[in-house]
Amino acid sequence: MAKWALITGASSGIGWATAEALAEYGFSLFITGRRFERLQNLENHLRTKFPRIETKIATFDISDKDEVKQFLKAHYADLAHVEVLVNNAGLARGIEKMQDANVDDWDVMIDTNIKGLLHVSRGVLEHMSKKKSGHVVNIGSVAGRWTYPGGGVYCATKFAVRALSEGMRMDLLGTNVRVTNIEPGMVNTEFSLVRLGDQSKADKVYEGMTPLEAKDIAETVAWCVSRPAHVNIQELVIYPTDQAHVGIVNRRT
Ligand code: NDP
Ligand code: 8X3
Repeated sequence: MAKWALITGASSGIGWATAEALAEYGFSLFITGRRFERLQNLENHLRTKFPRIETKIATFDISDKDEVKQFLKAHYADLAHVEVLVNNAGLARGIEKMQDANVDDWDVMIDTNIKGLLHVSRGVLEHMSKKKSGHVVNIGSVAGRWTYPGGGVYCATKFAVRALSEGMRMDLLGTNVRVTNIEPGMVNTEFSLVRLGDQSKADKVYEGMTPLEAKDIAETVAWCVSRPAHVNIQELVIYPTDQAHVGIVNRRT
């Protein structure tokens, strides 16, 4: 019987790389996001490189409660087979001070990074807790530990991911379901483009330093889920060597 992993936000960055890393470990993959064509490209790539695994695609907006509900209902039977849930879909919008920010950006971040993660988890955990096995990997951030100017709301969503990871662990105690919170520093993905809305501004974020790659985080996810069943890696902070702390970066320019 195939072992399944469900990855939210697999159409790009860390999610895409995690699909590849878990395929290496023999997982069949349920890949989700909003961009269908991207997910199709990933599916084709996985089928070519890992012909033995199975794949499924679902497109929905995780920030829309009704769309998540529909997804959970339509795939109720499939979700019973999910052994690993990677709650990866997420984003930051803007770097303005709170007094100047666009409040719609706050809604998008909160609805995606907190509520989206919660709604998907609720549907999958129902099955995992019943079958008494499973592993939830939440992609938090160093922004979930340390706040920085212009990042207050994004940081708050990632602080929430840390709190939710702890809460899940407590509620699931005795079910064998493991919960891991991985907290990366700077990773070069589409994250900064989405946040700043401009490729040249996004490129500047990583100028003169060597950021993490999506693959670095993906390999860590794969390592966590492949530990023996009695071992739960609860939290991991991963910075690039060129970053000592949020905002403290070694640049060679
Ligand atoms: P990317 O922008 O490359 O990927 C984000 C993914 O999230 C995409 O696949 C996107 O899919 C999906 N997504 C965003 N909004 C929604 C939505 N409303 N519904 C469904 N899917 C959505 O960024 P990363 O790979 O870097 O980000 C992945 C996670 O890692 C995020 O949670 C981010 O906060 C976190 N992180 C990133 C860091 C970094 O420096 N890059 C550092 C620490 C944490 P689509 O657009 O197709 O819907
Ligand atoms: C992304 C890392 O430092 O840009 O979560 O907030 S940071």
